[in-house]
This record gives sequence, C-alpha cells and structure tokens, in this order.
Amino acid sequence: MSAPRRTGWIAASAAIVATLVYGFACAPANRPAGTIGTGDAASKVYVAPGTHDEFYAFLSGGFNGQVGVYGLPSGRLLKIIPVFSQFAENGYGYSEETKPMLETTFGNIPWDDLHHTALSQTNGEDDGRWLFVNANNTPRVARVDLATFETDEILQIPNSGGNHGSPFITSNSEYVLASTRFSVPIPQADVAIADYAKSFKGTISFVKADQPGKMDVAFQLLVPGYNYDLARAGKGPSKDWVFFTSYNSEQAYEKLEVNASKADKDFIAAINWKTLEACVAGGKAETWPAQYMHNTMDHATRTAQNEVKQSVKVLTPTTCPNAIYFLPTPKSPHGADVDPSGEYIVAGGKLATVIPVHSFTKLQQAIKDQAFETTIDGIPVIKYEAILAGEVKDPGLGPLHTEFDGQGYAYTSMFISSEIVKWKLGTWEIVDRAPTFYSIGHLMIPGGATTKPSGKYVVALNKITKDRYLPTGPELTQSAQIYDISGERMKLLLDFPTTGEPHYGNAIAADKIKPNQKKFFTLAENKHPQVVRNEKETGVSRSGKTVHVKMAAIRSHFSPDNLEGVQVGDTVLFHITNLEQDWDIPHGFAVMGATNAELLIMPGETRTLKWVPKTVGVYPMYCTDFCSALHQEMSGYVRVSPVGSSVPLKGNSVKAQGQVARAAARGVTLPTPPSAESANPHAGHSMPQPR
Ligand code: K7E
Ligand code: CUA
Repeated sequence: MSAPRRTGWIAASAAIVATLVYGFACAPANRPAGTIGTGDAASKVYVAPGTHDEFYAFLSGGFNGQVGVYGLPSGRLLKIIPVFSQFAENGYGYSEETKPMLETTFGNIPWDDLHHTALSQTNGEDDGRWLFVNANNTPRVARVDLATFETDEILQIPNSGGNHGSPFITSNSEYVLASTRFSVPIPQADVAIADYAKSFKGTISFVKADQPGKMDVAFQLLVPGYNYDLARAGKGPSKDWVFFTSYNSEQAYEKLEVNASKADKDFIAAINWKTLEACVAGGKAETWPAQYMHNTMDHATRTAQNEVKQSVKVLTPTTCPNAIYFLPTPKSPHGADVDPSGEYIVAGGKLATVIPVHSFTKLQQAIKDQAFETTIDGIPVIKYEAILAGEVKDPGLGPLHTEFDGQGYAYTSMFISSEIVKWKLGTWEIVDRAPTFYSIGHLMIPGGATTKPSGKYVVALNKITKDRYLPTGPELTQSAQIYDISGERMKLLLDFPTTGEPHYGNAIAADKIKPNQKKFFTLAENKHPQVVRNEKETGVSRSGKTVHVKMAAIRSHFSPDNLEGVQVGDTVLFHITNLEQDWDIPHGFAVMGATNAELLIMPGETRTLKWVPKTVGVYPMYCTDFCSALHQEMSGYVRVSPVGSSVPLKGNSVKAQGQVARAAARGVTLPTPPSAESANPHAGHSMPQPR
C-alpha cells in the first residue's frame, strides 16, 4: 500500500472514530483531500514572477530560535531573522558586534526556543514598526526592528522559570507580557522540590515596550505556584486588561501528565494593568534585588551593548487588591484569545470537551457583585457561571488556539483531531471544519490578534508533517497550510514547509512594512570606532597580542588584501567596513581555519571577526557573497609567523590598482570616490549572480 493511500485511510478512520466517539453536532461531511491543489486553489496562491505577496508573515521558528519571514499567500520564504540563536549564515552571534546580543546573566547563550510573535500595535491595529518574540527556555523577550528585519533589543526576564506566555502586546504597545511557565522559588534558592506548594511561585511581568532601546520590566505581579501558559491583552473595552491561562492548579511537581490533569477546571487570570500601574505609582510595589541583562543595538556603531539591571518592582495580589481575578476554565487551558471587539475571551482547554468563552461585560458585573466562589492567595475566584458567555459544544479534540476573522467568526485549532473548527461568536454554533495535515498547534489570520483582522486567509501551523513532502530521512520539515476563508467554507489552498517548528505567527499587510525599509546604512553616519570611510583610512596596528585590521570591502577587493607580521597566538580582529552605498550589495568575509562563522557585512556597516591563528603559514581570506563579476578575485592572504618573529606588521593597500581596474571597466576617469559606485545601479551586475 502506498504511503499516501495508507495515510488517507488512517486519517479517514481517525475521523470516523472521532465522529463516533464525539458525535460532532454540526459536523459537515468530511471533505476529501480533493479540495487540495485544484487549479482554482493554485491561482489563489500564485504570485507571478517579479510581483509581490500581499502579506508578510512572521512565523516563529520554535526550537531554531529564529523567525521565518514568508510572503502570503505564496508561502515563499523571504528571510530568516536570527534572534536568540547564532546564525552562521550572516555571522549573527559570531561577530564581535552581535555577540553581546546573546549575553545573559547565565553567560552567552547561543540558542533558545522561540514560540510567539507579537507585532507592535497602535489603537489595536498592527502598525508595522516592530515584532516582539519570546525566549521560552532562558526567559527573554526581543524586539525586531521591521525597518532592518534585525534583532534590535533583548531583555532578560528575572524571577521567571521559562517565558512561554509571552510576548503578547497591549493595544498601544504599552507593554509586552511575560509569564513564568514553570513556577520556581522566587527569589531563586536552594529548596527541596517537594516543597513546591509552599515555596514555588509564579510571576507575571509587564515589560515596557513602547520605546526602542528602552525595554524594561516595569513591574511584576507575584502569583500562586501554577504553570502560566499563554496570554492575550484585551482590546476596545477590555484594553486595560490582560488574560493569562494557567494549568497545574493542582500544584503537582512530579508526573505532571497525570497529576496536573486532575482538576476539572484551572484558571484564566484576568489582570487590570492600569490598576497595577496605579499601585506602583502609589508606592505599593517592593523593590527586590534581581539581576537581568538588557542588550541593545547601538544604531550609530551597529554594535550591541549590555547593561545588567539590579532590581525589579514586585507587587502581590494583597498589596495591590482588585487587580487580579481568577476565572475558572476547563480544563488545563492552553490558549487565551480575545475577539476583535474585546468582549469575548476564548480559552483553549486542551483536555476540555467544550470551548469555553468568557464575557468581559459579565466579568465586570461579577466583580461588582462580588460573585466569588473563593479566594486564593488574595485572588478572588469568580463563579464560572457568572462570567460564562457560552460554550462551543463538541468542537473536536484538543482545542488549543483561536483566531478571528473580524466577520463574527472564530477559528479554533484542534490538536488531537487535526482540524480547524469555524464557529460563530454569540451563537457558539460550529459552521465549518477543515482537516489539517497534521496535528495543528497555533493558527493565524493576518491581523487576527488585532481589532481589524483581514479575514482573508487562515494559516495552520502544524506540528507533524509525515507524508506531505518528499521524505528527508528521520527529520522532516515542519509545515504550514493556508486556507481561503473569504467564503462560507474554508478551502485549503497550499502547503508550505517552514524553518524550525512554527508555534505562533503574525501576518501584516506588506504595505505597512515595505515603505519603511532601510536599504543600506549611511557610511557618513557610521560611528563604529574602527570604521574606515575610504580606503585611505585602512591600516593594521598591534597592541600587545592584539592586532587590529581596519579593512575596507568594495567591489571587488579588500583593502588591505595582504597582511604580514601576524604571529601565532595573536588575537586578530578584522574590522571590515563595507564601503558600498547601494541596496543589496553585502560583502562576505571568511579566513581559513577561523573557529568562527563568516561575516556578512551590509553596505555602510562595520563588522568584526575575531581570529586566533594557531600555526604558522599563509592563510587565504575571501569574500563569501557573490558580489560582482570579479567576486572570485575578492580575496587575499594573511601571513602568520612564529611568536617573536621579526617580520614587520603591515598591510598593503590595493586602492590604486582596484580603482583603476573598476574605472577602466566602466570607462570612467579617476579619481572615483566610492559613492560613485551607487550612481551606476548595474555596477557589478553584468552577470547573473549565483547566490
Ligand atoms: Cu500552543 Cu508554545 Cu503557543 Cu506551541 S504553544 S502550539
Ligand atoms: Cu564581495 Cu564577493
């Protein structure tokens, strides 16, 4: 039996079993795989050569610590943005300028697990300035600048044991949220794990986010020792509130699979951040010592720098009353999603048999009426019935996450039954369901987290790929699928593979991002201490065992391109400035035997590669990015002599020779300033560039 047929049969029988067991109320007949890849579907995702996609999609890369940028609807991969992981392809985390971005109080960490994305918002709408992402393992949030598509800032989160419920954003980008996935002793201490219930706590952090370079933990709220999972900020009437799911209200610390799944309900924590702000302003917060790192990219030098912060403001539910309430929610909830109107809070109870929806209006009334069933650590627990707007019955198995189309419908991912379920807000009736291939986690509608979703497509972000693509050994690609949701029924248009494992993602109209693109860095504004603004400023110098090489890169040579007088054991720092002032002309740099990655140097910037030669010899170095017809000629040598050698330190200059060659090639008379390169958009493009 062929693989596709076998899988088809398995999927069909799984659907039958699910239908038998759960008797889907309004389940339409399962549609055959024939809805896939029809000519009509193909034309809907076809973006003709030379034309652009309508949306940018930013999909988290999960365990790759990066963000994949895709065009929608084509699913074409446009860029990988390294955030928490080193990226040898462009030297992120390897160059001296970017290494500090990965610094933490635990040391320099080359990796993290990136789950969630949040685009900056103004008045509840995506504004296209920044993308925020979380590091799940070593708690951090990062800001990506959408003018450069580069990581611009990373803030470590103190008093946290894993930063999963993050970085969801408030509707004017006031705060990004960060909750601790694992409760831990706070502050950290040597404590018996069996003392979990007594000694372990959670924190919910509010990270000030509205000014680039100034992210900071404004305050933290100390909460009971549960697992805090996901979050959403409110919008419209609920915009001063944020909602966090929690599980393990059992406070189990071993065999969580069983012991954290006992209670019928856990909680959504509803928190009024304006009230917390007022408490901080009123002096109710305690200042606790806490060490955490703040890394920022200095835009003048294009060099990351570190600051260690020493304290954090902490509030508790008793020092700041009326700020947090628990909403009972079945069962081990995962996602908490707020509809575009801000009225409905939808929970994905991963073990629940319904999708519970809470009403923000009812929540306000219940608080007024004090409709509480109990209080936990100073947190009133509101009666379930008092806040429930409705339940979507028999939705399928394993509801996780919900997005909204802005037309009154919600779309919930069903992890176990591998499907998207479309249902109507207010009546809670299921109106459509579509299979996903396979095991969908998050799903994403462009603008689906805002007050104005686009309602055109939903993208399924799947955990398991199985037979969807050509097999690639034991490890298969991850997978996304795009569905047309402009009609009554969802229609699968396209599968596309993703880098890493996508958890959440966001998509935004390309028009909100495209016009702001930085095309190159202005050389005249480059304040890097080792910058060269022309080839005359290049040179080599020694200070003890450190050799600084100030080098220029311009089509199609390095200057200097030959170095002598370097000795074994020297720390050689190649500071390379790309003198080009034109779009899409990076130069690369690599030297044989360097235990490091390459550099990829953008026009107008300076990047530094550190190299410690261990043996004598003559080492080639070269440009790694096919930048012109004479790219192969863009190379040179470093001569490495024994320690104490009398070979003088020197670098030649190829300025004259290089300029003559380039001028001759273009029929220009010397002298030619480097900026003349940009006057000719085709300089160096006389042949196709195999990249
Ligand atoms: Cu559901 Cu980490 Cu958002 Cu993955 S989480 S799916
Ligand atoms: Cu510069 Cu190739």
